[in-house]
Order: sequence, then structure tokens, then C-alpha cells
Amino acid sequence: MSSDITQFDATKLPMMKIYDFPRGPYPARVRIALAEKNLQSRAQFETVDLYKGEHKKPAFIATKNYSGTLPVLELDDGTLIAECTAITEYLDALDGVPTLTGKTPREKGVIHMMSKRAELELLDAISVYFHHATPGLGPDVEIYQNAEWGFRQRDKAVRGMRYFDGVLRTQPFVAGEGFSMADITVIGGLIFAGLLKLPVPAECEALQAWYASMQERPSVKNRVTMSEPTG
Ligand code: GTS
Repeated sequence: MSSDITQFDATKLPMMKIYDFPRGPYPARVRIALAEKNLQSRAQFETVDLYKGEHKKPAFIATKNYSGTLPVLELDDGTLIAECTAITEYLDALDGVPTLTGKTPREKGVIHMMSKRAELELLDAISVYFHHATPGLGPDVEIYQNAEWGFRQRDKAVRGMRYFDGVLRTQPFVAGEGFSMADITVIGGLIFAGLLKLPVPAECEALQAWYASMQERPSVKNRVTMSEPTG
């Protein structure tokens, strides 16, 4: 990181490629992080069709991401970075404002913890519900489903919503006083919940108010259209 952020010029960065699914909740996290860091112009998106199972094809697994998921970031030297948190940490470390993963050791620790908690208790649980207790990506892709496990994870996600509601009753953002990667992870969870029509409980007023304000952020509002050609 440079010591003077005013010297940071994102236009000098080489182009990055992102293997992506434009409406997907996980890729949304990286799209939001890119926009928050004002790095959209450095990213070129390549859509991988999840409904055709392109992410589970041997070639994708062998050459892009062993876990068979999106998004994946590919750098100009060929380095591949999968996992939303890892990609966000990479983008954040490039420099510029705002900082998404924390400046001080304390901030970094708390943001990492809250983001991981948002995955475990909300976003990943909703993902399991989607893949196991709904038609998911369709019969050709969902080769093993366990509906009971899926419904348990749905209920876990609703408990997670109540937990994050409690957090947001005491502080403005998921990891404290500032917007961070942990907010982006909860946003991903609520995007997924919205796609599946899994409502946030009515009594979770703090979570609902926070989410309404998050949707006013340009990074969140423009996340799907940011890769569409203009003009
Ligand atoms: N832990 C991974 C991360 O954080 O990047 C999970 C990524 C993930 O599950 N991505 C979804 C995926 O590839 C993309 S989306 O559903 O949000 O569009 N799902 C396909 C699958 O078969 O799991």
C-alpha cells in the first residue's frame, strides 16, 4: 500500500478478469467491492452460466477454481483468486478509499469475524437452502439434494437475520462504525433471500432500515448493470 492515498491512480492498474454471473448474490459482493473501491473500469467480466453447469465442468474446475464456484478473479499475470473475501481483500490492498477490510489490527479482526459470521449464519445457509430445498440450478446441475438439510439451513438463516438485527440495533454497520466487507456479506445474504422470496422477519426493523439505506449506495444499486455495455 502506498503511504499517500492521494497518489493512488487506479487507471494505471492492469485490467483484471472476473468470472462472473451478473445476478448472482456471491458475485454481487465482488461487484459491490469493486464499485466501492472505484475499480469498475479495471474489470472485464466473463459470464459463466451457472444454470448450464459451466462452473462444474472439468475444464473450469481444473483451470479456474477447484471449488467450482463464482466469482473468480484472474490477474494479468494469470494468478487466480477465488472466494469473495479473498478477492475483496486483494482489491482493498491495492489501495484507495474507502477501506473495506479494516486499517487497524482490531478493525481487521472484527471485520473478518463479522464477515465470516455473515457467511456462516446467513448467506451460505441461504445458499444451501437454495441448492437443497428448491429446484436450485435445475436437475442437471443439482445432482444431490437433501431437502431436510436445506430447510434447516433456511431456518438457520432466519435466526441469522435476527442476530444481525440485534447487531444493527447497537451500531450503524455490521462491524461497527464504518461500512466494510462485513456489510457487503450481509447484503449478499439479503440479495439471495430476496431472490428466493425469503422475507426478513417484520420485527427485524433495524436490519430492514439498514438494508434500505444500503440499497441507496450506488455500488449496491448498480451492481447488476455495471458490466453492461453503455450507450
Ligand atoms: N465461498 C464462495 C465465495 O465466497 O466465493 C461461495 C461462492 C458461491 O457459492 N458462488 C455461487 C456459485 O458458484 C454463485 S451465485 O449463486 O451467487 O451466483 N454457486 C453455484 C454452485 O453450484 O454452488
